[in-house]
Amino acid sequence: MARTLITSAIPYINGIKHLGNLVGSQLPADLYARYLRARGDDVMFICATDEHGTPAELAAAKAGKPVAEYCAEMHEVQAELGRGFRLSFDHFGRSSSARNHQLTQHFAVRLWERGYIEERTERQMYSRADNRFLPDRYIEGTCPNCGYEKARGDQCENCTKQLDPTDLINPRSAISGSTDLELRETKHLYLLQSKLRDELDRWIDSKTDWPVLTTSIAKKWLHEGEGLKDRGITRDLGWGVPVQFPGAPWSGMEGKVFYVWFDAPIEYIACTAEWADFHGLEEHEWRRWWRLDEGAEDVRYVQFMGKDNVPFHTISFPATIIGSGEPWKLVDYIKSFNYLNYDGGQFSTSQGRGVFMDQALEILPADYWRWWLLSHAPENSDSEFTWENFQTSVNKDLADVLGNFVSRVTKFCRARFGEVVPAGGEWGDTERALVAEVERRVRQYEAHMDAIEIRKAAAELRAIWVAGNEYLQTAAPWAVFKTDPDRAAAIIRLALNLVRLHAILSEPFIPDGAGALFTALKTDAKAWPGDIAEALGALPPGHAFEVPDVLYRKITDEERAAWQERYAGKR
Ligand code: B3M
Ligand code: ZN
Repeated sequence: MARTLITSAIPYINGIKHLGNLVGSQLPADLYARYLRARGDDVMFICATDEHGTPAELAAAKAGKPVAEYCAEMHEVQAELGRGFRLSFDHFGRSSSARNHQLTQHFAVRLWERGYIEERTERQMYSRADNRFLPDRYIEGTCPNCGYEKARGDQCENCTKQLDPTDLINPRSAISGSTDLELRETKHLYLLQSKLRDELDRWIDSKTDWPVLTTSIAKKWLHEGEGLKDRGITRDLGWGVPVQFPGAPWSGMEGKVFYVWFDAPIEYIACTAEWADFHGLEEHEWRRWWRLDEGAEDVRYVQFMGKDNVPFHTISFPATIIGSGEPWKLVDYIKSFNYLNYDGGQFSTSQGRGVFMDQALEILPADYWRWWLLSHAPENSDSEFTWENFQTSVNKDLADVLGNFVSRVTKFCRARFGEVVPAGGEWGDTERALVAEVERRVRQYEAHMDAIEIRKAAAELRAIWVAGNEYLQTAAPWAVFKTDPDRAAAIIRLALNLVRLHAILSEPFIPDGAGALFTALKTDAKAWPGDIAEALGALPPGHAFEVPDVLYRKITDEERAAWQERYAGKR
């Protein structure tokens, strides 16, 4: 059995994510996990909350809560929203877990022993007003690369450049806004990425099947400017994985924690251990996904993330793994995404602009969002959410094409033959043509899903739904029934079987709708279709079913206008 390890970038703990965040990692990762499970693969699908660093501390301070308490609460909120969107994680862990503390410290010690970590005394921004150092997001200023005025100390959101707080022009404290800053000496651990440059370069060159978006970003970090920089991996912060711990080979690092981007990717591994702990399984059960010497040799590892996360996954995390000298699994394929914009601008967490995961589920069930987001995933360029487009897609694809097909077929059958698959009649040329078309399209759909070409897969799936509608239109069982009820029975039998096929194929995109169809068809026959003619005979004459409720409702113009207004600005 093929084994696939899938990780989604782990969302920061500091608040509820918007739909742009969702479609950039967790949702497409879920689509792929569901698809591979349906194909019979052994899948391990991992995600977690990213709980350390300045984002967590700043958000907790704003909420007026101790950071540990804030993180525990927000973890639950995000886990619940994940369930709401039907994200089928095998485990949704926490980067603040004991497992991650241990593993992060383990990697640091290994890297130190192998000469990839060294101690450096450096000058860091210190705020006299706040009486503390200002690492990463505690400092804001103008990006030296693109001029964006709200760049943070760790990275510019606008141009994705990784920054040091000292790079910023006109720096100010993110806590107090104070510009009364000075450089003070402090000691930190540095990861000597530059020593690993050639090895990383060769490794990336070997990934000839990676999307250009992924490799071009990686190459930029390796070669542009002065090349790959060594990076400080510790911070003067209170919340995180402690740098000074019993058995640490360094000293004098009290009051410091590892940098959030050092421990966050390690959580992919730690989270798999959390999964094993949660289920009371032995060490080997998680290690077989990660350790090449314990069975992970035949695992394929695929990561999902937004483009701003690519440098950390193509350079920093591989540097940690390679530098450790231990046989940990490296990523095989990185699927990265551009940004989703919102109604003529950007989604903005700080301004509350756009639709956030909790709000989305308050107005419509998960499938509506899943379908729109996935069929418009920002794969090759940024894409844009507009309410008009959302309304059109939902009303056409889900209500008119898929929903209407199901409703016409099941209701007609109930009226003429009762709620059972009718017997009689045989396939003719129209049926054989339909089967040939569906066969071709299903194989194409599989090819797109295998390649994680999400928009193309969605378009193919929709084309399969459309083929069903067109067949029904041509075959016209309601007219045929008057003169040849046997032939009408054959048409409806095929159409009911097509509903089952739609449910199987659509499940990765719209799991609730697919579930409702299986329930209505009273079948557990959910196996992925091989030969399509055979699959379209799975529900035999005499098999009972039930007409389902309306599968997808339409969005009215009034609703669209109201929602557009409601999510335009302040949350
Ligand atoms: N938490 C950034 C983000 O949510 C970061 C990803 C970590 S992946 C190891 O976009
Ligand atoms: Zn910039």
